[in-house]
Amino acid sequence: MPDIKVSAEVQDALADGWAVVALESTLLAHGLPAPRNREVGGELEQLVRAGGAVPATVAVLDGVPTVGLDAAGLERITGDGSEVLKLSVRDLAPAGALGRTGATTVASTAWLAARVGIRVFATGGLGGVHRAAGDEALGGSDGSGDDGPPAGLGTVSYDESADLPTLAATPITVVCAGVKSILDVGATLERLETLGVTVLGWRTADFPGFYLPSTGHRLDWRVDDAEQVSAVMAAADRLGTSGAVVVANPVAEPEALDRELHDRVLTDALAAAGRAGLRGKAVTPFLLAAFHRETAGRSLEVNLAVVRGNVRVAAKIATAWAKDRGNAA
Ligand code: PSU
Ligand code: MN
Repeated sequence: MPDIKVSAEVQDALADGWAVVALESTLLAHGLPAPRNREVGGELEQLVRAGGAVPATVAVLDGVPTVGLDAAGLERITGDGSEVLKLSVRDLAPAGALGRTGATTVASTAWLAARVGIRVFATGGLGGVHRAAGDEALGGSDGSGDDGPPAGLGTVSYDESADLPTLAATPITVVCAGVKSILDVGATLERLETLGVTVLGWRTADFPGFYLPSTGHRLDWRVDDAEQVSAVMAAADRLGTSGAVVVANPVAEPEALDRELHDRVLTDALAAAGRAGLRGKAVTPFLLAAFHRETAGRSLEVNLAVVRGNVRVAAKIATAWAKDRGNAA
């Protein structure tokens, strides 16, 4: 197994029981356009620090999984993107063996962070069940005529993010704004339930919708402060329920995308993805880029507001967690 490189600062923080927040790099490399993503990477780290915690941005550099990127590492991951792969958990071993460089998704970031003892992680929106899953509406045809058996013969597309099964088995708290609204939200919540992933609404009992503050899906659990989340984490540890805790933090109403614009752009983007015959890990970056383009950058601002809000909450939770273990910041 390739070693995981942990920066000196993150190593010290973990050894001393200080608050640490992991940040993922796929949202930078494949979810945001360059060169804005470079700036955002630095800004998110600053936000973690302002919240009293140590940031640990995660990526794979020349095959080495790295927890706590330095400035040069962040520069590479947010460069023009040509060499930067999108790496989930299953990709870590080949990327390591072949010396490749890539950004880590929610799944691989959570997995690596948990391996080195980090308990809190902030992202934008989780991956989940794509809308095409189970029918031929999206991703069925690329127009080439060799798409396999026609509908009705048992071959259907089913795209579910590796984020979900990884969270089922990874003891980490992930702050997100729900799942990306490009997904099938109801189906994703069902899968999170099946997989035993705890979902807490942050000051809400309505599951948030990434660009939108609410989806209308009710949550069983609502928390109102970081101390409550820390208590849930401690209870999970004592009981040995080994999955992740998802903290779903809605974007503030004034910063959200207009719902009508959202629905219109989504319909068009899904149709375009279907026509392009996109598969696998290309789908999410395609849909996010379509949003940024078709809303003239408005969705990009909302995406940034979403991530900033989640990073702030994650820093609060990490700080409460450290304090509860006797390490006041
Ligand atoms: N949140 C964002 N933008 C993103 C993502 C999350 O605001 O681009 C990324 C995460 O890395 C997540 C990935 O793991 O999207 C999901 O991709 P897929 O659907 O291919 O599993
Ligand atoms: Mn996928």
